[in-house]
Amino acid sequence: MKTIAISSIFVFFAIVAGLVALTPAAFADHSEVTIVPAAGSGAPGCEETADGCYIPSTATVDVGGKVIFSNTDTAAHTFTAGTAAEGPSGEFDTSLVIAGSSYEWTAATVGEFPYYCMVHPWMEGLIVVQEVGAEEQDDDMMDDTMDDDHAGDASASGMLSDGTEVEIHTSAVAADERMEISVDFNESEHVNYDIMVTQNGEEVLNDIGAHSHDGKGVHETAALTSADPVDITITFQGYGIEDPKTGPIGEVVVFANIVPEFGTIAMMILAVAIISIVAVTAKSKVIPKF
Ligand SMILES: [Cu+2]
Repeated sequence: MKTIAISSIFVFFAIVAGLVALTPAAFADHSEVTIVPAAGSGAPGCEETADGCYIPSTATVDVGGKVIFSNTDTAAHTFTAGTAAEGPSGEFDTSLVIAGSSYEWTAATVGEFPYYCMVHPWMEGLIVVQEVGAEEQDDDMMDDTMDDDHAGDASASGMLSDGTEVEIHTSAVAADERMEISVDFNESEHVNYDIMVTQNGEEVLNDIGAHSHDGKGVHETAALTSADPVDITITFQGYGIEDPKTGPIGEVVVFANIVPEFGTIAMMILAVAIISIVAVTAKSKVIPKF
């Protein structure tokens, strides 16, 4: 059947593309980050720009690291944990920081912390607090000198049909340990996706409706019951903040058999092509009316 032949070719190329993309990347130090308001963000409009109202609009810092809110703008702003829609979450609040002043916050726990300006509610940003050295795993693999902290880290990448690379990094798979997974939709903004992780068929993480301003997200599983491999399924749910969202919505990237040994992923399967083609085929079937 023609559809099956086309699917096979697609899958073949998808796998080749995926394997080629398994190249290690270098990452920066995240012990300190400085966030500034965009110039003129006291008036609406910055939320429509690519940079956003806080720069960087998503800031990554190691746990124990320092976040410096530096008000380089001419208006007074707050950097308040929470969202304009739901109010303060209590994680941190600079209260009003006048022009030229700054405020420091030490990131004590791993997680994602949205924040906003209480005076100018269109201003929103995100702080991602990660495990120290969470992104240094690739360097270790290259040197082949895995220390205990990083032993078993894994990374792999796949691709959506629009060419967006989807990259994941994970901590080791170990009994009684939570596994941390960072997801990176390369050079993408406002990405919506679902992520599910299973171990021996049992669900250990199921985040529906994750949203990432800068295409990067961090997730943590429940404590694992064993060191058996896990499967990670990411379902792309579109780009954008408001509906309708764009992009190849519904595409699925499966990272199968994430194993603890050797710090790399042994096998990776991309289901993207199969799923999108099945969907198209089903839609184009026309049933004649009598
Ligand atoms: Cu403000």
